[in-house]
Amino acid sequence: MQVMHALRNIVILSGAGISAESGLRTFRAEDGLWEDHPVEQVATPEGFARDPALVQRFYDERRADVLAARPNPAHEALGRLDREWTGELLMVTQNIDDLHERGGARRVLHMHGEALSAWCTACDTRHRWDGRLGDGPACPDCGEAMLRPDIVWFGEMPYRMDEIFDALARADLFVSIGTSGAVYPAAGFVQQAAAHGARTLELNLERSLGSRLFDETRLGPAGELVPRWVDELLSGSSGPAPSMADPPSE
Ligand code: BV8
Repeated sequence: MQVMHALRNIVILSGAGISAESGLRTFRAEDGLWEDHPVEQVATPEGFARDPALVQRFYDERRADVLAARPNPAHEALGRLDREWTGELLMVTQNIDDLHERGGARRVLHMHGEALSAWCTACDTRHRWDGRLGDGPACPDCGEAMLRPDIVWFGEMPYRMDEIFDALARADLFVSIGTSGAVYPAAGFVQQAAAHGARTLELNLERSLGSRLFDETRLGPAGELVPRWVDELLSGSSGPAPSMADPPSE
């Protein structure tokens, strides 16, 4: 006897690949960010302590790139999904750009921080920031010149991990978009979701390091794959969603 239960709770994980078609560089491609900026120099607390000017310049450039970028059809399709999906939905992004929000999404969680936010390490406050930090501006609250990019660097704890683990434990469907699966704890989310019974789907330009862990992988540009998948989901005609058949009981 087939047991059908409605697909309600979705967790989406996105990476740099979803913003590639908006002109923002990914990290590991041959023209990737890590090619000409050694990660340990620009994305670690030790690198910031050693050469804060270098790190501030790196993120001042990233912030300007983000402000100049525009959401692409993948971001807009997820904005539509957020507006129309009546079940639980959490978009966990590793990206520091705000293209999900400019694409209309609201249920977004930036686990690695945001380019348009500055963190005062003197008074531990955060401030929307679209200017430069390289000239050592004063904190709007305490006046100290102790502002750093509000970014999670390697060796630092990603943001709001409890909320993410909660959502993974409740997910019926986990979808990974535009990520290489090279960085943890994000790269481990597919296993956590699967361990709680979720179906898992990967939408990526090429197979990621964790592809074998997914029930289904679709290869292609996010700007094509994501709008097609959202249409399927909202029209109820896609394979893994909206209603998922449990394996027939013996
Ligand atoms: C932590 C902010 C303790 C900065 C970033 C377990 C095993 C091994 C190592 C570790 C481990 N646990 C922890 C570690 C250490 C480390 C880690 O993972 N190291 C790696 C290198 C092995 N992790 C940490 O330090 C993390 N902190 O662990 O704290 C802890 C432990 C447990 C639980 C809680 C805490 C902190 C990591 C965060 C560092 N900050 N970003 C910045 O942005 O400058 S990471 C940064 O790199 C991104 O945010 C992202 O996470 C990662 C880049 O990956 P992607 O986004 O996937 O980008 P990439 O270029 O690699 O791939 C792009 C993909 O898109 C490709 O697959 C490509 O095919 C595809 N694509 C391209 N174009 C398109 C496309 N797809 C579709 N359409 C297209 N058009």
